[in-house]
Amino acid sequence: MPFVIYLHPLSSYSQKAKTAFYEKNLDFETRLLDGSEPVTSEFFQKWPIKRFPILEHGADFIFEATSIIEYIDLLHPTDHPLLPADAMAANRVRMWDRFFDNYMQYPQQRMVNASLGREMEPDDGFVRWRQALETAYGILDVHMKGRRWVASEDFSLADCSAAPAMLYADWAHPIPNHFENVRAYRARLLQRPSYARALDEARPYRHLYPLGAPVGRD
Ligand SMILES: N[C@@H](CCC(=O)N[C@@H](CS)C(=O)NCC(=O)O)C(=O)O
Repeated sequence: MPFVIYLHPLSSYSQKAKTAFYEKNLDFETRLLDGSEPVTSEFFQKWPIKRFPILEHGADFIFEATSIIEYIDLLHPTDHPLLPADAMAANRVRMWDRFFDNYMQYPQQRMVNASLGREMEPDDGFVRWRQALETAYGILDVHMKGRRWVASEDFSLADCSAAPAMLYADWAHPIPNHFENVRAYRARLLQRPSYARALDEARPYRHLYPLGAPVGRD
């Protein structure tokens, strides 16, 4: 029974889900959401929320990148699960997964939306969202001191979340040099083979990133 993912390689949440598949060496079929038909209409019909990725696996239909990762982790458990078996350890992982979605992806997505004219707010240089990212960087910098991965000894769901969130957050609002732990963590994530593969697959589409993809920050 194949895994089928509707995605776009440039999309951060698609990269998040793909990173988990690559961690587990799981194959999947891609339905590329590049604006063409009939895939676009097919996707809208399946998921009128119109946010991707979504996963189909037999009769199962999974939305939300986090839930997709938890789903394949349950189906394909390993010695190093992406969500730890210990409930308290899993709580930490879920907490940091939320951190990256809510406090790094979200401000970055708002900046992208504003640049596309989708926001009601005035274009003030994204002051509010830049401040939100600075705050998140500061919290993460303290937390990452002496740590390799964000929420557990092993690479986890939270690191799948962190990798694209930090790629794009830095593009949207560069991580200041003094946040050394954040910069080192981002570099580590970008070198992780699973995420490096997702990142490479997005390279042909970089010119589509609305805020402009900076050279040399990947
Ligand atoms: N909460 C969703 C967010 C998914 C999401 O925002 N995906 C973006 C691409 S990275 C999207 O679908 N954008 C389409 C749009 O905004 O119209 C998840 O975690 O999967």
